[in-house]
Amino acid sequence: MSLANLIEPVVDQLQTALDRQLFPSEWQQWGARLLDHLKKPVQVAVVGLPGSGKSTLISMMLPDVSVAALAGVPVVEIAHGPKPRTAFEMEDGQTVRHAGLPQAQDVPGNAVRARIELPLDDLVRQNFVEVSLTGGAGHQTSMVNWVAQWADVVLWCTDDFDAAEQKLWAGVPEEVKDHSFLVLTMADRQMMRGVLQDRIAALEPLVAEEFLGLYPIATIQAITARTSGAQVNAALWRSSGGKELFDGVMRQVDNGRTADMDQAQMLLSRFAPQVEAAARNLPTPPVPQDGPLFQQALSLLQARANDMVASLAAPGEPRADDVLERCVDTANLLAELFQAAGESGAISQTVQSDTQEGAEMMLLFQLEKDEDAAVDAVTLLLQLKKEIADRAAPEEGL
Ligand SMILES: Nc1nc2c(ncn2[C@@H]2O[C@H](COP(=O)(O)OP(=O)(O)OP(=O)(O)O)[C@@H](O)[C@H]2O)c(=O)[nH]1
Ligand SMILES: [Mg+2]
Repeated sequence: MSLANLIEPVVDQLQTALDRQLFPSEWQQWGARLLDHLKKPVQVAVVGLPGSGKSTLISMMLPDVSVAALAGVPVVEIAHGPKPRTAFEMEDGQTVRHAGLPQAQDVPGNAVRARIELPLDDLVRQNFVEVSLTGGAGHQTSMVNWVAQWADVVLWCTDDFDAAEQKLWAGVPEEVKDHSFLVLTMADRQMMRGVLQDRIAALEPLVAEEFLGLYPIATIQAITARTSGAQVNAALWRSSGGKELFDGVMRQVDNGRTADMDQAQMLLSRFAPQVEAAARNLPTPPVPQDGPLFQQALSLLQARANDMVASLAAPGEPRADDVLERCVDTANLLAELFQAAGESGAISQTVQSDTQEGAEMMLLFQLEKDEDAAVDAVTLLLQLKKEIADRAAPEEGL
């Protein structure tokens, strides 16, 4: 199942939980922000001085799409839409529409911004926004600050990243820098002039601080590699630098999505399990009602363990995220059980905080989503079980 298909139900559940105000107030705003993120495609900004190779790079990321003809428009957004169409925003605030992808003669003078919509699957996950840093240093600085406010991933295109560009980038917040690529364009020309290696070496220390990485690229060759034959020319795709950059950007886009999804699911399973269960058509897991508290906890753990063992016995590989999900559910139920009991003074603070801590650690394991994390989660559950069993005797006289 693709990530896009997985996102939709989470968006619905998050919306429901927010509408019903199921999150404690301190989590409400976070939930709203996650919802906002998940509803929008990831925003990839392709930024650089005029002529730095931004449009060409976009053609590499999106085969058959060329926005080079819009060179005079400072901001060009390429987004998913039902049919090809373009809206130009003019200096005076008016909108000029155009059916399809515009050619140079279709671009009105004085357009300050264009939004191109295309029915391409590649655009469902992410948008591309080309931003040309025109004008003087003051204007360029405000453009960069504006980009930093909305971009999820930045591709800074340049053939040398000189002191002036470094200064523009320096003020960008760390969390944006952590998701940004320095793209050294025109690598073919720089290689022919014999300056590429020195330039890379000179930029390396700076890049280590200021970007995710440095990506030299001969973009035109990369496009040829990707599009000229029936199959990708793997050797050229690699040697042009296309593959490394493309894979890197897609990884960032996916990571961003996955992190948002994980956090949303974490919020849902912690504060709105009924919404999640209803969406999956599962009954809300029952909390045992009778018996002393520790017995209830132990039988809950036992029932969950039986469940997990049963699922392991089922055909097919046990999946780390299934196991993790069950562990998180179980730890949450335990924490709730003990919290309710703690409020009525029935159990000690220690047990209450241990189970709470356990539930929180589970959420961390769940973020990792791999087999190691699943093993850690099961181990933690077993520890909790042992602690509860140990305490069951003195505290409830069993
Ligand atoms: N040799 C070579 N030429 C390139 C490369 N990338 C882009 N070009 C050329 O450089 C010129 C400018 O490229 P564009 O992609 O239009 O640059 P841009 O940054 O979009 O320019 P503006 O939209 O005007 O700001 C074009 O003639 C491209 O064909 C490259 O990697 N190697
Ligand atoms: Mg351009």
